[in-house]
Amino acid sequence: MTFSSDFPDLLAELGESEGRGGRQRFLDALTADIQIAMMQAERLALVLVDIRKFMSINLSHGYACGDEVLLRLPGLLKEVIRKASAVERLGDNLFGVVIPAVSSPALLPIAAEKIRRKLQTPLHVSDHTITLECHITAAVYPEEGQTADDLLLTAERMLVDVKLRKFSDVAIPVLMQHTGRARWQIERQLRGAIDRGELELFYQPKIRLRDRQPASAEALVRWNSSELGMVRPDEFIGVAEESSLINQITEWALRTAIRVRSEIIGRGDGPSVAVNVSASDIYDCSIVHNLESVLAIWGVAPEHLTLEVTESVIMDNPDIALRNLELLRKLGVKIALDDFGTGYSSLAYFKTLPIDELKIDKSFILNMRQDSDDAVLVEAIINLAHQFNLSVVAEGVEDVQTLRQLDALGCDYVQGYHFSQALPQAKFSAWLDAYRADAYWSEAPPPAD
Ligand code: G
Ligand code: G
Ligand code: MN
Repeated sequence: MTFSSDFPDLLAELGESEGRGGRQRFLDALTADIQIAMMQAERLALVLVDIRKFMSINLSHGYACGDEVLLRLPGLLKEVIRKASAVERLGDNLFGVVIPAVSSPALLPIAAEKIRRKLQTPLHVSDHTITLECHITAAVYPEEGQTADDLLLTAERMLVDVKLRKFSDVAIPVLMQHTGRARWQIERQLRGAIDRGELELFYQPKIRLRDRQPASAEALVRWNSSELGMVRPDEFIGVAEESSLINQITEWALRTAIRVRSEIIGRGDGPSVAVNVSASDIYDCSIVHNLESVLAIWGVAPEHLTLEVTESVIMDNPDIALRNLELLRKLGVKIALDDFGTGYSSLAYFKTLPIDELKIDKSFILNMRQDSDDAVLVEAIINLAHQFNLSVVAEGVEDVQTLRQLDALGCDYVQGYHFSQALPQAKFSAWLDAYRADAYWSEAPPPAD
């Protein structure tokens, strides 16, 4: 498969056999490395780097300059990917790199980004200064090809795909199915996502067991990116947390959730709303001042807002976290400790933590029906929390048996697919309107959403 016939002259000059020979050498090396990967039970990645707009280099700087760039490229690629076991020119302006022993395909977008940056750094060729743009794709053994030919075909097909779809300026849809998107790609797209209206809050009910009524709705962010499609929060929240983007997202989520609580979900005794906040939101106390006015604007009582924080938020920097959580609580806002049981779970802290609610992580709840150890742990956590006047939420309730078990253990609230997954605002309102407790307590399957 040929990707470009941009510069037939150059091909003739370098000798078409050179390109072919490179390709065969590359396939041979790849085959040998696949053998090794197979014996070591390791992954291996084939990375394709396609230089874009190469013709314009030839035209503006001369073919000699273009030739020189092509000759230097394998060396540049080896400098970036030191681990590479083979680097070859496969054709016109296409280069192949083999990376052996790839511990995690999640590292590939990072490698791709390094290549992209390297090629963007000005290259001095005779008196010319050249920067290169590229398309990069990759295929991983064994998931995406068992033989050298198959791997190359997969990566080449992705390249065609990339070129046709004209992903932004550089494209690294590297192995989206295994790795998620490249970090930089997410960050770049995320910057404008709020302004473009691409973020949306979904709502998942928390049911109060005392009266079996929906007591609250946890707001969970969803991102439908025009460039990347649906991106899950676990893919982009971490990226946002590493930049300052998380503060913008949280501020947006708080404003949106408070407005929705006021306008749609209910007033007075209607369900309250819960928003997840990250460490830097808590450390930066501007959230405290803003919250007070946003709540006032929408006429939402502070006790109808819960902020969900994880244990790491508190343990990483206890002094600041405790002080600011205390300030938030003075406002009247409720604080929930999320994912309890997965982090430090330092019980010694319990009595000093400024929290109102403890959410037992779903990993304990999902198995408690089959696993008596989990059931014992859940019971112990509930009892301990009650000793400290905390209410307990069990998340990940997927069936009526677990629901009954939790009820018997004195759990206060439940949340999970048994009641509903997180729903867009309109669907959530409809769900609330249609809610009948009985339906969820019988052995019959609950009504579909
Ligand atoms: O909704 P989901 O099912 O995929 O959520 C995955 C994780 O993302 C959860 O741990 C949740 O706490 C987190 N998350 C969802 N929405 C937000 C948000 O608005 N802000 C923060 N900081 N985390 C969120
Ligand atoms: O903020 P937190 O980490 O608690 O986020 C809740 C996460 O749990 C979201 O990713 C949500 O989609 C998921 N979730 C909610 N209910 C259930 C459930 O019943 N089962 C499972 N497996 N996941 C759930
Ligand atoms: Mn949560």
